[in-house]
Amino acid sequence: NKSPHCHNGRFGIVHLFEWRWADIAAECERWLGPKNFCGVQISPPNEHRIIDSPDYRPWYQRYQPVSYKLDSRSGNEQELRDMVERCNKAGVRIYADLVINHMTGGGQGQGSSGSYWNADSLSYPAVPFGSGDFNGRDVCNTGSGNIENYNDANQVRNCRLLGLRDLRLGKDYVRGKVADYINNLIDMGMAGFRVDAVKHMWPGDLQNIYSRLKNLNSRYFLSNSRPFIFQEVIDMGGEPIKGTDYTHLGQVTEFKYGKELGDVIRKNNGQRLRYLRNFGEGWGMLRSGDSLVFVDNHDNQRGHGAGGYGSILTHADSKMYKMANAFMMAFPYGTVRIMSSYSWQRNIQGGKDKNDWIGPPSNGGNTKSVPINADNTCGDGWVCEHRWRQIYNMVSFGAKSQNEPLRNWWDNGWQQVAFSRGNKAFIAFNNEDREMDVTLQTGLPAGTYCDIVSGQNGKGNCSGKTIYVGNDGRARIQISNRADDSFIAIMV
Ligand code: ARE
Ligand code: CA
Repeated sequence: NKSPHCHNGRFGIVHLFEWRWADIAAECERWLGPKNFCGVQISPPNEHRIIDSPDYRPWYQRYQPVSYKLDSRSGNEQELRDMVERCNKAGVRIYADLVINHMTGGGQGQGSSGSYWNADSLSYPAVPFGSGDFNGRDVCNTGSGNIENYNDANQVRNCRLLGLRDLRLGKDYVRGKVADYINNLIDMGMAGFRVDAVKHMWPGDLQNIYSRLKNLNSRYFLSNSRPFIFQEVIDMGGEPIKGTDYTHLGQVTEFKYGKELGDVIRKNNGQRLRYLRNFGEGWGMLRSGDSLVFVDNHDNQRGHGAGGYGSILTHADSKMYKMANAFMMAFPYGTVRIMSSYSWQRNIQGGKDKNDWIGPPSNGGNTKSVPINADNTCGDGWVCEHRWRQIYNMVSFGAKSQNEPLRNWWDNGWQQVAFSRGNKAFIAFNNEDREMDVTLQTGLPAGTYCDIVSGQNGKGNCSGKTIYVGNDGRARIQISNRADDSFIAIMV
């Protein structure tokens, strides 16, 4: 349950946040497969609340389940099944986002599949869940019924997160319904799951639910394969609930990673690139094999979750963002996730983005499909970071070097670093406010290499910088601080 089940030579999970299933299927075939991506994290596939006010069709409505019918803003069950099959055929794995801690917040209405729900009477007939299936006063003792204090592990697990109706996961019936939902996704060929709000569920309840899960579908996976599980726990330190409370069950999101890496690349608090030499475990993060890492996610890119605007890098800070992603994919730590976003107009007032709720590009609430431009970028407000050359070429770098050790670390003491992965790949960064011009040991066989950051290595012609590695493995590395990208990467 800690293996993402990547095909050989594949690397990295891309979160296609809020994409339609039909677009993901096409993207697996035309892009993710050919570019060596391992898999895709998809938005929650189940029926969710539809919110029209005060926010119109916000992205966060999908974190309010109404039932486990497979009918959502991204498409219906037929489209979901078709996507999973086509992606598997393209060698690309699918991981669904599971919202199983809770159902909706207050109110009532009809969900994305037309099912009625009523949070006041705790009635979700399309599952069905009723009042006995939720945590109540017997287990949650806060005045509001909501989580009021993260220093009290009991209320974090048994009270309502943000007012969301909290499922009684200690109950056999509830566990069974949740497991049936997940098994339905396993049967259709999914490879694993991101589990939402894991801090708010007891490890024992999750262990019970996971133990009910089937092996992965033998049509696409080796027999006896277990689902890959990565669990969302925000642990920045200072709370009684730790990420390590869940690492025996699967991987855990390492939120320190993106915050610290953002601080280093922004040079906050005297941080230096050279300090990254032992990034990861050496910085007090989870064990590498337990850790799911990312530069930003769908929450902290808009000020939700944890990290903070002064630290987290997003597509809006493109030059630093590409550097951070490149470091993440080149450096041997954790399972890598790449964010793929849509754009929205930021409007920060008093430290909060007034537009943090804005949903994906849509026509009257119906999510638009993703048009692809002639230069391989996306249109209609889809940012598609995973189609930026500097990012997708680093996926190939990661794929080629993932089993190679870190070697030939070099730094200038400050904001210039370089290292190789065995004798397969080499990368150098210049985050100084001046030129870099040094001759370094690359670890690579002698030859003429094409920088995959500044250009493309086509058949016999290189549109990027050319780098010459001598018989002694050394090469002259020149990186301008004013170039579009202040790093170079080469591989055999
Ligand atoms: C929305 C409204 C709320 C309203 C609620 C119910 O914004 O005002 O009360 O609906 O009607 C997302 C959004 C929420 C949204 C929710 C449901 O971010 O704004 O609420 O969907 O639609 C904690 C959790 C962590 C969680 C973050 C956001 O521990 O699990 O909060 N992250 C996941 C997802 C989110 C999602 C949910 C959970 C809910 O990734 O996208 O919420 O399914 C410290 C603590 C952290 C804490 C953090 C923020 O750092 O250590 O544990 O994270 O503060 O409070
Ligand atoms: Ca709970």
